[in-house]
Amino acid sequence: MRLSRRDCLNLSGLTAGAITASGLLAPALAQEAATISRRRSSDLAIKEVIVTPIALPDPPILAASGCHGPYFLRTIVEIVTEGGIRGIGETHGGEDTVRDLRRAAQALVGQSVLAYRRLGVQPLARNARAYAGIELACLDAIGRATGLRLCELVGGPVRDEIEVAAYLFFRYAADHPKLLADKRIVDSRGRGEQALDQWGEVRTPEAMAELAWQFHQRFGFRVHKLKAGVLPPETELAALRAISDRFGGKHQVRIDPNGRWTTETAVSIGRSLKGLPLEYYEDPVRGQEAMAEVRRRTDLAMSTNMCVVELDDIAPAIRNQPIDVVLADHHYWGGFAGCLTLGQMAEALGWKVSQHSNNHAGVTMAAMIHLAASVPQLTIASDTHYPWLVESAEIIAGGKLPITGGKMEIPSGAGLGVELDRDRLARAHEMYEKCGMRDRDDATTMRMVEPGWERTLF
Ligand code: GKR
Ligand code: MG
Repeated sequence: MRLSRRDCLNLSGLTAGAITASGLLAPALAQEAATISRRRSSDLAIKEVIVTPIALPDPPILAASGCHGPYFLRTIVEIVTEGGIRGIGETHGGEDTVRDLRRAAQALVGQSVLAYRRLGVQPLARNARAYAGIELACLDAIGRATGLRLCELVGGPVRDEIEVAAYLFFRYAADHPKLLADKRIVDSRGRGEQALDQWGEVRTPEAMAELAWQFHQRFGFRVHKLKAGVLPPETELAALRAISDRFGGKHQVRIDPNGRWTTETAVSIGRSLKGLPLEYYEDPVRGQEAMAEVRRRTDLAMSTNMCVVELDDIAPAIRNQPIDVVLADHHYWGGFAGCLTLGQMAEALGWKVSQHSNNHAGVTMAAMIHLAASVPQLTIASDTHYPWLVESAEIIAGGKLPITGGKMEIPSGAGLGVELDRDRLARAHEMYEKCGMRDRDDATTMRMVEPGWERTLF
């Protein structure tokens, strides 16, 4: 067994004097070093995988899918190694993901967290979201074992802080009486000061501009993304203008109707977007071909988290030319490894890279920061739902990670750099058990306020 001098010192704490002139260890010492090496790597073998589904309170924000329900679902994955290291991950909620993670758990026992790229076998191979939770927990464990931050493990950081965008949703007030009557609510939220948050109803351009201003005051955002596909497109256009005007046209804006517009609407609104400081036009229509047509006819920069979402979408995108910006998301692009690859492909294709977000808690927030700090091509502000997370619902110790001046710092600790708050995690799991929600269903919630609501196209 040939080991470098550094290996020998690292593995066994032996002095240089134990190495022979040829660079080989004396047989007894070599055996000891090998044993220690084996022990160290077996320390990183997976002993247990703990899967905890959670439900976190969600304010009634609106999108093309309807109105967010009283809770959003996430899944916390913990990997405990033979050496007692615990790595944590967070991924999407929902029955499929929880089932696939639990099915995979037993097969992962005995495998090394170092070999996380080998772990994407069935049932994780067919469920990228489940794999992402495992990969993240492995990376966190490796970070804790080595004392390195996650971004350092994957070759970064390429930047020391990351920029995030305001994610502006139309919404109902958190104490809307019809929504408070929802039988799935199992916490003590109520009217007025007992409401989940105090942002109130936002369903006009003026109210939206005010929300953007308040978010800017609190978090310092300089890029503002309007979630559209909710109100008539002309109203949403007016809202985007009002946001831009509120910042004197000096801040960049984005608009994302989640494919709820017809091609003609998207072209007509798109032409009216000229003159605004538009960073990009995100998924106004569904499908690469329709996106490509809007792009051709408006000459706007287009982005997506809907029509280019996996490797198989890349070849058709080269033919169709639907986008200029792709939104990375480690939950479905094949984890950190997949997003690093995506960054390189995007560069070759002349696309910029941003980062997509769904509702999430602080473990994912930390992951998104490490990702944005690791992908060289991810140069523009990341989306994040994080400001909508109710402060008291955060499951990481020490409360929410700060957003200051529209930026977030890389947590300084090993791995992800965040710890779970066990009491809060237990409470969030209890909410999951009690509320009965098992999948996202925004249409049902929307119909409580607007009976008969359908996701028709504008
Ligand atoms: O949370 O309602 C929402 C968003 O619309 C989310 O589901 C989208 O996936 O934020 C996402 C997007 O950029 O399309
Ligand atoms: Mg989007």
